[in-house]
Amino acid sequence: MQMQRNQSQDWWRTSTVYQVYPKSFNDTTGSGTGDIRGLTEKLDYIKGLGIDIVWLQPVYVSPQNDNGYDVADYYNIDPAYGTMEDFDELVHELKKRNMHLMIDIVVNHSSTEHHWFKEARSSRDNPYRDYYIWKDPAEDGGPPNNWQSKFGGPAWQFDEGTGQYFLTLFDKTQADLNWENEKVRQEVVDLLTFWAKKGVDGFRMDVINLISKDQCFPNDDGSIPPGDGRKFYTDGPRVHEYVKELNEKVFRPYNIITVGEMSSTTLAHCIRYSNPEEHEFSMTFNFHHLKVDYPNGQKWELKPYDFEELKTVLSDWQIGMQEGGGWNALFWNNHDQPRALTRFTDDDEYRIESAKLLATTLHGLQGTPYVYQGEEIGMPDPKWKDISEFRDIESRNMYDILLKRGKTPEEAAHIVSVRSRDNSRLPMLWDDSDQAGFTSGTPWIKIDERYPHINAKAQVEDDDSIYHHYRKLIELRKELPVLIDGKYIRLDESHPQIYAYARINEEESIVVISNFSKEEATFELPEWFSVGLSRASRVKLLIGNTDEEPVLSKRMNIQPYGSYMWLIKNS
Ligand code: TEU
Repeated sequence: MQMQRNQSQDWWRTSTVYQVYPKSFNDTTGSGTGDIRGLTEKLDYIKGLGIDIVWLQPVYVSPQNDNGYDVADYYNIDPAYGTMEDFDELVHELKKRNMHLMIDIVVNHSSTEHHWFKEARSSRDNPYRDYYIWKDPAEDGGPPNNWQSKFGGPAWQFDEGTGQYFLTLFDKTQADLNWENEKVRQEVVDLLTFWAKKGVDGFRMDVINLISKDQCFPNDDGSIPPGDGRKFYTDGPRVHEYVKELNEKVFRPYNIITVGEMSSTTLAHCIRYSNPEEHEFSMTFNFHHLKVDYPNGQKWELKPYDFEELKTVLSDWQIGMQEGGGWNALFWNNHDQPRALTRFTDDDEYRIESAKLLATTLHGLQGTPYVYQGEEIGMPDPKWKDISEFRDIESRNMYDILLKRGKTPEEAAHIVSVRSRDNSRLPMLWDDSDQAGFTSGTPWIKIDERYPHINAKAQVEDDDSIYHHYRKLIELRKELPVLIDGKYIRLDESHPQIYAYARINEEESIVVISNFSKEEATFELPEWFSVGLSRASRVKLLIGNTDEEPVLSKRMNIQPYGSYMWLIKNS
């Protein structure tokens, strides 16, 4: 049955997406891990935010070495998450609520448990051999080149049986697929079509800009940091050709919205990936704003984040994508990042103000906002000290590598505690009952003990909560055209505490001013803007995060972690 799809042009430009990491969302069986029925059970909670699209992360058959991003069967649900009937019920229940389902598509690599790989590994002349990337050892018998895995260590694994290496840009059990092979591309078209026919409305395409490799597989001479080989496979030679093929064969025929996760990409490529005239993706994730606390681009070293760089990156991408006709997927948080609340603001004394500040600052920008589970109730990082609490393969690998680099166990554990992807993978905090209402079993990862005062139930019942702040922002996006089409203009000039910007169209403007500091800040609007403000027919505070309601004026004092959005009706 071909579900009735939303045919209106670009309905997703006024939409907001809620990202669900199923393993940590809601457990209905007592297994200690979340499941599909657990998501279905909470759809009214998500609908209550005004969410339009739910992004469900991988629930396919998987050995769970990378929590489902190591797919062993693209066509079946892993029993740990439930059944295909559970999935069909989720689709049905979303449709009933006029919500849409986006699923994760992981086709840069498959699990080494996939039958394709098992066949490929069995012999060099197996028909599936060229589904993956195999190379003879280098002259010294080692890996074919010096590319490094993004999870640490070499990006090649040696297969004794056939005497060749295979490429693994991530975990050693995640074998890169060979997209040069048209049979691989057809397999991907087939699996996308299967899920489209099941009524899925969207695809989140995992590290999709890595699928085209330089076929010479050269060594990286280290001349361009980080020198780990990524320049030979990131936004590679045939990537746009491959994406256009998927768009032509699946995205467009089935009216699927798509978001490409772009690892280490560029603005120019993201304009190409997301400009509608290119017929590739609807929008793109990029990570430049989440590397402003990486010293020299190095994730596993620490430094305070550079506030000016953060504002510059956000502004450059707003202006660049607007000018280029691209479309941003807007986010602070996801399952691979520490919580922005801890990373960029105050998750303790000003936790509530900070959570609302991050929401207002992001939701005033141009793009489609993504809310990652727990963000809407102000969940912070756990700041664990005991390395044994961590589950993430990347974190565990990097702890060992940091020790080998000479860090003490305490230093290595601290770096992992700040950087680990597990920071955002703690179970959702539903209420103040035992184990936050997440599971009746033993949770797969530790639950944050702060659930008695940080939980969803309490916030749904409190109209002044972070949850309802998100609800109001999501509602504004549906009401105000200027949030969709307004030209972005930055209003602060390198202010040490304030980020201020405007969105402007013919009829109206909005202004967002946020104080990213614990001290009160004085801010002056640019002269040109103040002149326009004096002629405005009406100025209204749309949303704020403190008890006061500051009047938008040329010179203002902004409270610690104060954040406000005003609407100006142009005269
Ligand atoms: O993430 C790719 C990615 O950009 C991060 O994993 C990053 O490369 C990593 O943390 C090193 O800094 C996607 C998925 O979101 C992630 O969960 C998967 O582990 C990864 O791809 C492999 O599928």
